[in-house]
Amino acid sequence: MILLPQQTWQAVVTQLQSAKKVMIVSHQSPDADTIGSQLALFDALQNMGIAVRMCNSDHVPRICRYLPCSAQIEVGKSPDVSDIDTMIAVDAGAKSRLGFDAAFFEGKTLINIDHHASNPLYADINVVNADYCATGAMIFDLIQHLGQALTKNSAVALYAAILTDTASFQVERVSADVHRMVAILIEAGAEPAVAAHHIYDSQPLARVSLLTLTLQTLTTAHAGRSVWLHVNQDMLDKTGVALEDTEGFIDFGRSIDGVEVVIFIRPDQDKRWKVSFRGKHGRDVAALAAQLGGGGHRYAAGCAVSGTLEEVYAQLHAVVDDTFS
Ligand SMILES: [Mn+2]
Repeated sequence: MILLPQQTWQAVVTQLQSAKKVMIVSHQSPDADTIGSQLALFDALQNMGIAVRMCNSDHVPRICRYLPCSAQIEVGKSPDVSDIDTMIAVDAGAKSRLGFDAAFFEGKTLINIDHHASNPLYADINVVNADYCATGAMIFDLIQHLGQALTKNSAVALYAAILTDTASFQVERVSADVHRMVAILIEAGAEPAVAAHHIYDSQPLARVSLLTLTLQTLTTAHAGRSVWLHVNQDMLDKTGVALEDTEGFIDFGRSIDGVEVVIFIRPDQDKRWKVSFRGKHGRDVAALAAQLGGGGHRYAAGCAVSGTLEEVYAQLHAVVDDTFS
C-alpha cells in the first residue's frame, strides 16, 4: 500500500539509483520521527547495496536508543564527508535545523524529505508534503518506490516515528490509511508494546521531578485560552535532567480544557531560548512561530528567541496578545 499515491518520488529514486556513497542526516535536537526515518532509510539503502552512513549534529535521544542500528549513527558537527556524493535530510524544516555548517553540504547532491508546510525547499531535490502525518510515513512510501521490502528493522523504526509524530495517533492527519499503514508495520515486525515501553514508560524519576517544577511555572492568559510554562537552567541543574527530556511537557498545557495556544520556553545554546507552540481549536501556531522567525505545523511549531526569560515572555506576549485581540 502506498499511503499517498499522488506524491511523486521519481527524482529521489533516480538520484539514489546512481548514488555511490550516501549520508543521511537528522535535524538538531532529534526526535523519534527524524531518527526513525533516518534508520529506516539507512536499512533500505543498505539493502540496495549502497554505501550509506548516518551522522547527526546532536546525539540520539534516550527514547530512540532501543531502535535497531541507532548506535551506528555518528555524532558530530564536522564528520569527514569527502567521499559522500548524496546527502539526505529527513524531517528538517529548514537547512539551518540540520546544525552543520555550509561546507558540510558543498559539492553534494542534497535531498530534502520533510512534512513541514513551512519548509522553504532548500535542497537540490525536495519532497515536501504536509499531508503526511510524519516523515516516517514518507519513508514508508519511498521504500516501496525504491522496490525494497519492509524489513523488521525499518518497521520498528517507522512505527516509533509515526507513533510519536501523531501524538499516539491523536492528530487530525491520522486517517484510516495511516492505521492501514501501521497494520503493515506491525505485520512486518513492529511491536507496539515494546515501543510504548521505551518511549512512554521508562522515564527517569528525575524527569518527573522536573515536570513537577515545570508545572509550577504554569500561568494562563487571555481568559484561559493561552497557557504558558517554562524550564530554566536552574531547574535543569537541580534535577540533573537533559534538555531533550523536556519533550512532551508542553502536552500537559494542551490537555487543559478551553486552551487554544500553549507556549513552552526552555534554554537553548548561546543565551537563546527555544520556544514551542501547540495549537487547538483552529489556532494556527505555525503563523505565530513564523512571526518570530520559526516555523512548523498548524498545531505544532517552534522558534528561537534571545534575551532574559522576562524579555522572552514579553516578546512572545506581543505576538500572542495580537492574535487574541
Ligand atoms: Mn516530523
